[in-house]
Amino acid sequence: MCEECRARGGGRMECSWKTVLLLVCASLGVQYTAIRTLRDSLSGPCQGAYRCQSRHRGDSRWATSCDDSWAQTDSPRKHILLFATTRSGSSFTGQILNQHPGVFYVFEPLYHVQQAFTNSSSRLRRSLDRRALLGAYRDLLLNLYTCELHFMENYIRPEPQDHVTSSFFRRSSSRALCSPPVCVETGDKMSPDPPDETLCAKKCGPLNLTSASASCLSREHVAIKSVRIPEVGDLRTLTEDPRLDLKIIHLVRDPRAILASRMIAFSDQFRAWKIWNATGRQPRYVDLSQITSTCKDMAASAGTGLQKPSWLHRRYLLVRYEDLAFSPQVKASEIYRFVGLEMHNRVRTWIAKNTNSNASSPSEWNYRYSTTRDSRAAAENWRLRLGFDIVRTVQNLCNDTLALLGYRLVHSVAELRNLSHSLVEQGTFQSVT
Ligand SMILES: *[C@@H]1O[C@H](CO)[C@@H](O)[C@H](O)[C@H]1NC(C)=O
Ligand SMILES: *[C@@H]1O[C@H](CO)[C@@H](O)[C@H](O)[C@H]1NC(C)=O
Ligand SMILES: *[C@@H]1O[C@H](CO)[C@@H](O)[C@H](O)[C@H]1NC(C)=O
Ligand SMILES: *[C@@H]1O[C@H](CO)[C@@H](O)[C@H](O)[C@H]1NC(C)=O
Ligand SMILES: *[C@@H]1O[C@H](CO)[C@@H](O)[C@H](O)[C@H]1NC(C)=O
Ligand SMILES: CC(=O)N[C@H]1CO[C@H](CO)[C@@H](O)[C@@H]1O
Repeated sequence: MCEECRARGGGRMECSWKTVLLLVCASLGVQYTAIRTLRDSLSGPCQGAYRCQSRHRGDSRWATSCDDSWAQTDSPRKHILLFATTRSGSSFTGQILNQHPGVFYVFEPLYHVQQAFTNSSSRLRRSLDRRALLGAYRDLLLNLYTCELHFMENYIRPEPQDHVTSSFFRRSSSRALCSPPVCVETGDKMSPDPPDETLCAKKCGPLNLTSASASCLSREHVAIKSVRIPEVGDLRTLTEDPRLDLKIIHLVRDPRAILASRMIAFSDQFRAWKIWNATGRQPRYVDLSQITSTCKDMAASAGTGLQKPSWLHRRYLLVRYEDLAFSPQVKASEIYRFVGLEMHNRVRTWIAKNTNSNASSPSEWNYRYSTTRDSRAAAENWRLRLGFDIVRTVQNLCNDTLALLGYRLVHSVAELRNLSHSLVEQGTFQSVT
């Protein structure tokens, strides 16, 4: 029975068919929820077919379509959002999703929205405009989750011609966008690892958004990484959208580590901080507001998530980057369990290759965005690099966030530099809602 069920589900639905189905599902919201609840409460391998037959036997036409849809919802379409902040380990974490062959992964599409808004007008900094920007972010996410990649054309500059663009941000971070059918020149196996920005563009030529949309539809799931949404509350309408089954992976990291990483990645912006780090004396013009708001947003989102509001039920997972870096396989399987997907072997292999090896020389890597070979050392490296005075300042600015997320304060340089002394609390940290 199960084989038959899979075989039937194997064929792809037509696009229009799917749309009809979505509308029907939306209008049957209550039933839909009931069905989902039922599915969740059972664990047999082939409930999909059973459920369809038993629920919709009456109307044979509907039953047929339902059979197909539910066979497919044996692995229903997931809409995964890796919700993070800059330099919190999101490139690495994103790769763990990107490696799954059934996942269509997009690395920070909201970049284009922000660029378009930032350039269009200076008055966009006001709060009304912040709402507009967040609305545009959500619109784009919704369109991408439904594989309408053409929607990106509203924001990509220069404007794509004939649905083709050379300016798709960080295209190379996505396997799907650098392999057939989107890229005809190179096989999936040839995808370099870590992704090579120039190689993908060179081999594949400009990106055809029509064929990218087709590739998206042909994969079972969509995962998007973003560092541009301030708070999880800004995503509420998407979690409630009946067209989506949104799964939010909230990635957090020790703000002291985030700051140290930003100082290196964005050294122009952080010149004053670097002077402070080098001299041990705080320059008058250091901008403390960015790290402060990073901490506030992180704590606000985690606070919301841990309160388990009903709109986040089964949709929110809090992940500390440190936990992932210290036990990548264990934590990655937790992430996969949460999103409801099998952890494919390719994911396991990728993690093994990218977290333990000593082989590669750092010069091969695009440091700013590359993932890392020795994830544990990388996650703790800030403790050897950041001046104690700065650490103390961040601890004062972010004390509530550090306490909430289970990061210990240090009270001396010796404590800071002693890596045998862990700053990451174990056990007490409640991570799943
Ligand atoms: C925004 O403006 C800057 C400076 O004028 C320019 O370099 C950049 O390409 C523009 N970005 C977009 C997306 O239009
Ligand atoms: C983009 O891809 C679509 C579908 O594969 C194709 O029909 C179209 O001709 C392509 N556009 C260009 C400009 O190559
Ligand atoms: C801070 O200064 C130390 C030397 O005192 C240096 O090794 C380290 O790289 C600096 N850290 C950053 C983030 O610039
Ligand atoms: C953080 O610092 C503020 C102000 O100094 C203090 O009121 C608050 O209790 C501290 N929070 C924690 C968790 O220590
Ligand atoms: C480093 O920390 C460990 C664990 O807390 C402690 O046992 C050890 O004495 C510390 N080493 C130094 C040099 O302080
Ligand atoms: C643990 C590990 O991967 N060790 C490797 C480190 O690099 C040398 C030289 O490339 C290899 O011989 C080791 O096996």
